[in-house]
Amino acid sequence: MGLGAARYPLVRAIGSATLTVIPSSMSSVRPLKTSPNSPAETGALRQIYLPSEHPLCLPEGQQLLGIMNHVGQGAEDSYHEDVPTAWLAMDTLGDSPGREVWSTDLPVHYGALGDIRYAQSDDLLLGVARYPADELDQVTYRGYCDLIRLMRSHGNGQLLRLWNYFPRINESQDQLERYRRFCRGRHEALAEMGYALDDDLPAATAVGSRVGDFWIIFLAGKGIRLQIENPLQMSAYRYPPIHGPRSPSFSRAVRYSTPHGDQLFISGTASIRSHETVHAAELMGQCQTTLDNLRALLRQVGSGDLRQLGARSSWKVYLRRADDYEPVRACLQQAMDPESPMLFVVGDICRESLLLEIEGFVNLQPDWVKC
Ligand code: 3EB
Repeated sequence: MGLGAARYPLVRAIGSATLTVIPSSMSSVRPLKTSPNSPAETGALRQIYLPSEHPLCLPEGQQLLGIMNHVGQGAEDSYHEDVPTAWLAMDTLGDSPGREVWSTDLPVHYGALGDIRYAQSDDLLLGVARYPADELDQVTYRGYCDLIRLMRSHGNGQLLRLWNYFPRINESQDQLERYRRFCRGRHEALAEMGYALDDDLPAATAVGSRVGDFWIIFLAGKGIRLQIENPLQMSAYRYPPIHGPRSPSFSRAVRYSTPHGDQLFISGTASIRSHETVHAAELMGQCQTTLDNLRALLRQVGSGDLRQLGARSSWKVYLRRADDYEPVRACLQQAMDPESPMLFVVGDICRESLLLEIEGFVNLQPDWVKC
């Protein structure tokens, strides 16, 4: 798949077709301030969906923070060794891009601690953690404790956005669904680390991959964090116990403001009203309800409607069944701006009755391109 110039006006190729690693000398040109008390220099945070083929193309002046590769049947490679990278066994659909890339325009330093690889600028921290996906509650507990400790020891502010991917999400293990085990581990880790589990939760996604490890990708930052909930949905952290012994610890969206941007991380959003699935197993009803949920969320921040956001918004769509791609694409095409980048992948949604889930990232300032 080619890179449309209209779609990615700032893209240039870095390196060649055999690109291996962006030299770290390019990426860390001066020491970083890591003391929690030193004032952070803030940079612009950018996200872009790119085709899976190499070379990796980035907007000019951008330093890589992390990569999520949706590789389907493909193998992991060793490109960009230093860069936190997730290899997710999730098939892309149609001619969808297969990789999500986060970057910033300040120098980035790369490191690893335990099972976590991270990239850090003065104000941002992106980490990718990888664990065996069997004992989900224990592994989730450990992962979340580790990543919060890493964030705190690096003085990198607050959790903004979490992605969680693991196989067999709807399968039961000792009579408890693996998604619910994950929720329990996450809840207990956050409680242990002093979270109120209320207005201090990151935006999140938790979706099932086909096979492989448990991947946690997290983004933290020192800017101003504002939690947004959806008036059409019960806050997930208040869900009643019929959905599992511990409620899901995430917010519907997080607004993140720095001198360089005002951005909205939208959590995985599905066909849920209050706390209940609506249009169970009915694709078009779920698609419309999900869109209405997204519109209600956008109204909370006073941004334009879905259709007016253009390239300032991007959307990642998870479908339980590959065969639903065409009708869902057609439905979203009606509702969204054709300029908004979209990434479609096959993934199991965390309730068996749900067929799709949509997450987003929105630049709320019209003049966001400031490279
Ligand atoms: C929902 O609204 C749908 O457990 O982190 C969406 C996004 C969902 C994130 C999570 C779950 C999560 O409850 C499921």
